[in-house]
Amino acid sequence: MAVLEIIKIGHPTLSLKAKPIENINQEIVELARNMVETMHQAPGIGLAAPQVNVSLRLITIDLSVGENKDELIVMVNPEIVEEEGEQVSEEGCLSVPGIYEKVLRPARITVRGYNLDGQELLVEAEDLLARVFCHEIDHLEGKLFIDRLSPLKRRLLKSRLKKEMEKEMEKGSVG
Ligand code: K1U
Ligand code: ZN
Repeated sequence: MAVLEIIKIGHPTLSLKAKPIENINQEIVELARNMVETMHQAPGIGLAAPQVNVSLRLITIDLSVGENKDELIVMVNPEIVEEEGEQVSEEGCLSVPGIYEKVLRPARITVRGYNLDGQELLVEAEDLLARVFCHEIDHLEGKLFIDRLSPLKRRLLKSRLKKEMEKEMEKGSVG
């Protein structure tokens, strides 16, 4: 298993619509394992393949961050088939470090996809689990959570992030 690099906002892969997985082969199983390792190590409660620069429809979720293996979800080609209600709460993103903002999401969803054995999964999720599924499926559509904020808030955040990244680059080039 390996910890992969998580790409950050501004990287073109994060804006692409990811491709469906046609065949769950050894390479996909290996990618999923490495994503779980990367998510736990970050630490995070979700990860989508585009965040490790692979534009395929694969997500991992673990609200227990490695504490309870029964909570681990690995889903191939996930899609939301039902949604209901609303919830607003704070979200973060491993590809947008240091930013936490309130985002409107459905309160309850049903997600359909496949596990790594190719069996169909139907998951009913609410609260934080529904939020994380929505966030990860957004990544597969080339969308970041800040794209769901008001245009003004998004602009302010983008300019703050740009300044912070420039500062980081300067630090890296000195000494
Ligand atoms: O997809 C990602 O960027 C991961 C992201 C998922 C997410 C978090 C909160 C709401 C929606 C989606 C994260 O995991 S950010 C880190 C985080 O929330 C966390 C990390 C360690 C323990 C508990 C939470
Ligand atoms: Zn994210």
